[in-house]
Amino acid sequence: MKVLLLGSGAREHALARSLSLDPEVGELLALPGNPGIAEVARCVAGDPADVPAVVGVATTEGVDLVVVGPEGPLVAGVVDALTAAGIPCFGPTAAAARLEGSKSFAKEVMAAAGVPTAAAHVCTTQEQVRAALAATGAPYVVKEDGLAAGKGVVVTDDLDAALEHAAACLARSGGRVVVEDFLDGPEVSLFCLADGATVVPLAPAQDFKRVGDGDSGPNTGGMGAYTPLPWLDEQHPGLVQEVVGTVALPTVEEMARRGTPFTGVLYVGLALTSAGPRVVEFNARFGDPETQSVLARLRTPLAGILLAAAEGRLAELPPLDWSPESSVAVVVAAQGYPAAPRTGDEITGLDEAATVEGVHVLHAGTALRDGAVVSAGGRVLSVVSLGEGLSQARARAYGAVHRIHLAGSHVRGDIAQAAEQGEVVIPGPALPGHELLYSGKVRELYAPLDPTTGARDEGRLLLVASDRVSAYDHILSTPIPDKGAVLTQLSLWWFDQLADLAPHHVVSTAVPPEVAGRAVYVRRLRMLPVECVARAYLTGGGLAEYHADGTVSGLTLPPGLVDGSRLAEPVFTPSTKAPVGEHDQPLPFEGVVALVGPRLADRLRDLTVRILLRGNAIAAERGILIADTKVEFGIDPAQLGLGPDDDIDWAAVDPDRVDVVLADEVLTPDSSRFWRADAWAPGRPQVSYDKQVLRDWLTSPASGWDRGSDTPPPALPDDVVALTRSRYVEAYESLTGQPFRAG
Ligand code: Q0Z
Repeated sequence: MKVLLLGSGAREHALARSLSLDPEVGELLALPGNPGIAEVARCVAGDPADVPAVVGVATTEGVDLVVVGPEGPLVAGVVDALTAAGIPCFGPTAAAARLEGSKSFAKEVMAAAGVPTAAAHVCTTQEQVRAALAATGAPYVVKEDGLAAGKGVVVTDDLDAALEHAAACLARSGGRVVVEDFLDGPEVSLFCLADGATVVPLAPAQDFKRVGDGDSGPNTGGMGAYTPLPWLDEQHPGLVQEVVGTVALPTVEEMARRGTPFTGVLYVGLALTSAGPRVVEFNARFGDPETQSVLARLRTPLAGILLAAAEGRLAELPPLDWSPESSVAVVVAAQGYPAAPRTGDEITGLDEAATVEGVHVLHAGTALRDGAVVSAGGRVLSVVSLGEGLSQARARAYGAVHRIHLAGSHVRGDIAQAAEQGEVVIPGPALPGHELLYSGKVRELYAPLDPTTGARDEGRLLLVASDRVSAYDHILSTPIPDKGAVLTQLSLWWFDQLADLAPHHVVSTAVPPEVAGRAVYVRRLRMLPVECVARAYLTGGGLAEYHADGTVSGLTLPPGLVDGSRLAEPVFTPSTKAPVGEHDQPLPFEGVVALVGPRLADRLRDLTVRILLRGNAIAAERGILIADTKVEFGIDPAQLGLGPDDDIDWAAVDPDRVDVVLADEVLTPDSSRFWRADAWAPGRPQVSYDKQVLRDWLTSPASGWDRGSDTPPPALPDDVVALTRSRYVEAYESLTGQPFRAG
């Protein structure tokens, strides 16, 4: 097979690389290509959007397939002309490419096909823009209605900035802007191959559009990407099939119905919102840089797939073969990119970078000058890795990046970092009358809204416990029924038992029916910046510290203690509050003093130890030992005469005059270790009431899961779910002496 590839970026270099590795491809041409592509293809000079020129090359060369990379040639009608000339072509016609070229057309097709997307208002005047912005409210999303390569979008809380961007868009030729609802939640790119009727999805990926770490700075053409998405497999394993069924196929069918069948890549940009997946945008081509990491994992020869799409034979294709490895693509950008990239600088270290295992380097904006590779664009290179799990893939990609030298160049250092650390969370379902403030791994925090004004209640929070469970830093795809209700009601019961020791934060259990039994309204406190841990028995992280140097949180313990040893009296072993996804670090008592002052530090130690003593006094009568526990405290800023956002000088707080309020969950199997008193024996792991059942199954050969790998844990079998649920319920019923009632 003889293949002609149009385009010259790193995406095209990735396509060229994969096409050249296809044994069916005898000859590969690229128009115009780049110095990297020239290593695997014969480059032909020319403009890929020059329709007669492209048809001329394809005809005289007698190619069997043309693959179109960028959007320019699509809009120019290259596919239409090649098809008319009888040359199979992978890419949509100009009419079908309008799905990318016109945001309003895409919205119209989505509406006709019933595809879930953000509500949108197409505006042609500034008055319409004003009305639309008033309707959606902040944050405002204003998109230019045309080809803007992802750069024509402004998302802001500032009404004036939104109006200004809209005015600028309207002033340009054919000025139309689209005002959309803001979509919360992580974004996913899903490339769907289409042949006019059939859809074959590729592996989902995530890209990074902002120039700086932590999504700071201006939008770019894309600074990096990775695949697969472990958080997606854990939190929404059926997403790809769902998107094919509810987005890609209905769109392809709608396009066929309109007489403009879609062939090529339907790039579906999605936001995974609390209300479900929503389309953010369609593109009519492979995305850059996601393509670089997606193709790195594709083992099925590429030319055969693209030819099948071009010839309407996708339905005959066997399932695609994917590497189980992870791939990370890091873009090396020129100094000044994206505002004013500097070009013409020499690039060295490319060969050294390519020697890093699993890495290949793709050219984007490069040129040859006197035999040297020099920068010739804003995005200069894509460094692409394969590795076992995201951590190895990241290490390899960045290891290679650091061998490359280009004066003034910059990369994002956090490509796939949040995913590697398990920090990407799909928000939970929205709750009417509430605004989601924070979605944790297993819980959500909402602010109640005033029913008439819609204003946030700054004094209260709704704390909702879900049935999700986490184990070994993964959120499991299988929920444990009633777990949220057990933990919520157990905390409520403990608050009563501990009322003489400390006030608690709960103000009401009259919660919305959607979260009945597993949510409480609480006073909105300022939380003290310390994880308050007390240990009555030695195990887990405390035991590890003790083994290392005989101390726990800086306290020296007697020698000879073993796993499960009972301590003479409970010790206070606080730790730092790490950001989500990172692990808490042990904090010596002096560290607590440094954070909150001596008076609060003493009070936290005193309260935490007394709570564990009281807990054990009560639990002992019910056959349970509480080995250790973690509690959290807060202070009501109103008691200090402060507003909700004022800074607090903790050291100035007098705990004899201000309530130190017990917050969050207390003495639950998720915040404590509950052991069976009758089975307790030091020197070995103890029999516990928590999710040990589930952990045991995950680490047993039966699960087939390798804890060390980066793959998400498998779904739990029914018996493991039932047994874990009954352990939670049993803990509740044994402790409280009351039957558990859900909701
Ligand atoms: C609790 C948490 C969640 C992740 C903040 N009464 C309070 N006042 C102010 N803040 C909190 C409380 Cl309980 C508070 N968390 C823990 C909850 C998801 C983490 F839903 N964070």
